[in-house]
Amino acid sequence: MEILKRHATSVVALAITAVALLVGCGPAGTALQPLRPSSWQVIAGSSSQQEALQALQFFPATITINAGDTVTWTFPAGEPHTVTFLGSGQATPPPATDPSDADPAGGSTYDGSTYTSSGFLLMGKSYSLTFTKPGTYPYYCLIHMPEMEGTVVVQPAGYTYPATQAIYSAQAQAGIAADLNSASSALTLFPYVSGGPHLVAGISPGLATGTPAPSTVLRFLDGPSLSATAVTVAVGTTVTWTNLSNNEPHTVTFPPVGQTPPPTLSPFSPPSGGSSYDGTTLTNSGVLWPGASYSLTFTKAGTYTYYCLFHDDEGHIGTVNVGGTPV
Ligand SMILES: [Cu+2]
Repeated sequence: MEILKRHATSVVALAITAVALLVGCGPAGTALQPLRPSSWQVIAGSSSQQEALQALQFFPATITINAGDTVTWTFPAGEPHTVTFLGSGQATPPPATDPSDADPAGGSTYDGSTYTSSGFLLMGKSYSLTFTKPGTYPYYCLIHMPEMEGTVVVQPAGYTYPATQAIYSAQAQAGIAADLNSASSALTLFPYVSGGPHLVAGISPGLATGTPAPSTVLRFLDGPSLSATAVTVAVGTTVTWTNLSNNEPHTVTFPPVGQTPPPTLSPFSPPSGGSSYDGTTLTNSGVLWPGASYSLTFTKAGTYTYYCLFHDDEGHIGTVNVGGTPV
């Protein structure tokens, strides 16, 4: 009798468990998950070699979560990025040249209806959004689209997750390593004679043509090495820089000797200062978009430091030694 009672109890328990599973279930094939919201991590860009090498993707690019979950993006690089979701009916993000790209927009939740953006973030900052409504949401880095785009897939609450954070994190680390390695490999594409006077103002996989690569090199170089940032030329030499990246604008900007570029000088400033430089006058290429070149003739001996106005904070600074001993 006692055995029968115990058996009956366990049958009832089994039935209760089955009902609970059915109530919590979504479509066939999904299992009940705890309804506690989860937090997820995505890495927005990465860098190495004192910011010379930049990885320009979201790692991982696609993440699947459930309604109520929160995604936190971290921005480890010195190159700024945004995490930007469009509003309903908004076909395209604002262009990379829109000054409002720098500013945050929207709140701490996203349901697909309102334009929501982190603004420019870098150097270890983070940004979190809680997703309240199922859907498939593309998002963009306003500075680095189209190569830097991601997707958050939001399932209904309670669905089975297709991957764990550990799997996403492993994908992220592999993707970062691949991108930084491809940036380093781009150095071997340096197409000019080492030692000048034709330099690159930046270089990326694929050089200046084709689909924007997901990595880039932020250095002025006179050879296929990250240390080739100083060129030595004779007085009267014309030096030419070409932006051999397909994904970053740069400038070649010489302040007067002993000065740095004025903080108020926008990277988008038009060219100024003419076609020769003797160390006395601010001389600026203006924006060098992918494939663009700029030439400057050096009329006086000296050691001249110059800057990319977009990336000088990331060490995108070079030196022209005029009239010195070749190195
Ligand atoms: Cu630059």
